[in-house]
Amino acid sequence: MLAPFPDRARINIPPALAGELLEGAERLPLYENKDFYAPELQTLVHSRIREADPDGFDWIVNLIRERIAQWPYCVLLQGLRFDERHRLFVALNRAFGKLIGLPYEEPRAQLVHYIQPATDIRSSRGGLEVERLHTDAVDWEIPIELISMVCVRPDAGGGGRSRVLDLDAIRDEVKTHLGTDTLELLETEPVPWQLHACWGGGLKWRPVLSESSICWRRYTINLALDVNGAKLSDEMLASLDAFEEVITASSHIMDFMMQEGELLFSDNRKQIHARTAIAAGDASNRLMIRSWINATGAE
Ligand SMILES: O=C(O)CCC(=O)C(=O)O
Ligand SMILES: [Fe+2]
Repeated sequence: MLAPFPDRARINIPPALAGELLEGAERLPLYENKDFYAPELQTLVHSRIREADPDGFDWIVNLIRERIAQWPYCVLLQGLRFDERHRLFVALNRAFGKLIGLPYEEPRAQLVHYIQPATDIRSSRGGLEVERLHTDAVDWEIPIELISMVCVRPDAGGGGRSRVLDLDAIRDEVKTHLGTDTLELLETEPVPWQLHACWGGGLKWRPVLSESSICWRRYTINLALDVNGAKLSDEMLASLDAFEEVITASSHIMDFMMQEGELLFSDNRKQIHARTAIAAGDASNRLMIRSWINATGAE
């Protein structure tokens, strides 16, 4: 059993405002995706598009801020109209901090990330890693705070539905099914995370849970164990297995289909997410664009 995406976490953008913001975006030059690595360009695009309707722009930003601070720590915006060259997407995201990405490597790694089935990582445990609930960028030295994702094209076969599980539900599931000792273990015993090559490829140790955050991607812990030779106690390994089983079976997982033009904004420390399988596999032309935003040290 799954849960619907809650109405309180949906925002409908009035068509007039969506039109003004699109016009504001289209008045700007056609930048390359690569150009957006420069925070100064992000700032410029943000201030120029905001000028198209400062009150409307701030209204959207404040609503997003307000909603992601509360359960379910994500918000779905409907009715925005995005330009093909991502200027409006960058402008909205820049209101929350700096947009960051992996070093440029087409097609996926760009400042505005391109998420397509063909570049999703296959799982040694079957299926694709993206089909398992996870935190983004756990292989980064600096944890990513916010995720912003727009559906450019949904999968024609109805696959690739979005799944989200929030921190409150995760903590409840652990308490109920695994008990307070396991909850404490997950909060106190650090586990190893294999860092991305661009961060030196070493290990970073941090716990899975805290009162206010979740960090989960078994794939990256397994890389640290299997490839980097990190060690965990049998008790901890069993707890990680049990944890994964409990979250995967949770009836609190929200399940929804993102439609063209919809924007999902999430707190990467307070929810985990996944997408469902896509029957056409790599042949699907589903396209999502995403950015990672760090609020700290934004200016
Ligand atoms: O494709 C999606 O809907 C989600 C993608 C995702 O979670 C990821 O690539 O980290
Ligand atoms: Fe993700």
